[in-house]
Amino acid sequence: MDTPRSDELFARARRVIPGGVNSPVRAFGSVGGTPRFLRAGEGCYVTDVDGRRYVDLVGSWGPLLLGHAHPRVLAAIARALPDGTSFGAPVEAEVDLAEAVLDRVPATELVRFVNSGTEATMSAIRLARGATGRDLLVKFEGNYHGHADSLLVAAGSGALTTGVPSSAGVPAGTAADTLVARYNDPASLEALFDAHPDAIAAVILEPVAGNMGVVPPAAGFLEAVRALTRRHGAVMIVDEVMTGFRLARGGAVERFGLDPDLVTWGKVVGGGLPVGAYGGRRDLMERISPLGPVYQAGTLSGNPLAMAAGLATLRAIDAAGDVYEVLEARGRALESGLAEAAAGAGVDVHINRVGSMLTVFFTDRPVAGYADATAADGARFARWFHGLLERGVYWPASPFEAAFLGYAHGPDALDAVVEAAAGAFADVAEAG
Ligand code: HOZ
Repeated sequence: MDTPRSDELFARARRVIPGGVNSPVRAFGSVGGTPRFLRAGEGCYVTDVDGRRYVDLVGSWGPLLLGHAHPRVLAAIARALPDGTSFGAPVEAEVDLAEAVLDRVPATELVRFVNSGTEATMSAIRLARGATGRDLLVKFEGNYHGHADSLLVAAGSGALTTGVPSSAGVPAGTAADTLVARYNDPASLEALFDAHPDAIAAVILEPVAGNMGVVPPAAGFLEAVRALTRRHGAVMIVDEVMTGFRLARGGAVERFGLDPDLVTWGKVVGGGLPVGAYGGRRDLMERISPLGPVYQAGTLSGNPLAMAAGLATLRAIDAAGDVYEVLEARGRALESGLAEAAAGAGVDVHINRVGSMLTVFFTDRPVAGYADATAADGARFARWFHGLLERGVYWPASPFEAAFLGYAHGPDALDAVVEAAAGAFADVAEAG
């Protein structure tokens, strides 16, 4: 496919930006080819700089639950804009957004806004360590919580896609403080608690893994993590950067009836502008500066434009009234359409979906964890990805990411995706 303008921009970008991108998966490294430089988005469509239009299943990697350029979100930003872009002082919109978050997730009593999911998880972990006086952290293999040092151990997302799940540059001492358990395997977590009595500060997890591809929690897994953390006096941090306000009005906490100590958010809470947040039990959150000794700060935290976009998004979700039901129904339709298309082409896939998050694994086995996800066929995925792209579907450029449906994906767009997928599966079958 000819993409001269993207080719030209990518060549220029590589001269001035490492790998030509500001976040690794965007480089198309694991699928090959030139990343599309995008120029505009509207609803569920994006247009690249060569004028090609795609149905977008990336959705800015999750924030755009309502689709691109949603009128209410644009209007909220436009209303806030003439008053200035940043004050580094309290603004009304951050109080509004804090109230909106706590209203949706009553298990959390106080919330602090930061600028990204990475900041949120990093800060929550510091808080857990400060509150417990313990150093060790447990994460799950293939879960990704942003790029803070202590979290780039057996990580998913771009770290896994680029083949460096445990990053260079992380001090050995820091990595040694991060213990790794197996997702959906409570016994592996119990073994860590037994081996390190009274030393584990926190367990952080994705309630639905989305960064080794989508892997749903097995029955009883989340409850077991809660019981073990409680029994051993560790803080349970539910990382809802991907799932928050996406899997239900109150995110995975609501969908799975969780009772976490701390929750982290990003993506949807910022409505497409840079926002992260962490919140939780009052007694924990009151240890954050200026109330307590755990320090965390940020010049752009609570930024008025970002708060306006987040608030407009949450309010527009409520105003629509049926967002989560629609996402569930369309997610189910997409899943079955893709499964039929794969079967029609004789290609073995296993599709994991929770609500509006979905991954197609090129394998004949169920995918319940890291070993299953990494055993799937990456070359077949790459061929399928390019088959989709050529047919006008913009899918995440990695087998270890979730595709995101939004409220703007109507039946026509989904039919187009399934039709393109059928052609792309046929390409895969032909290549053998
Ligand atoms: N790590 C993000 C997805 N899990 C990708 C971020 C990006 O490339 O924008």
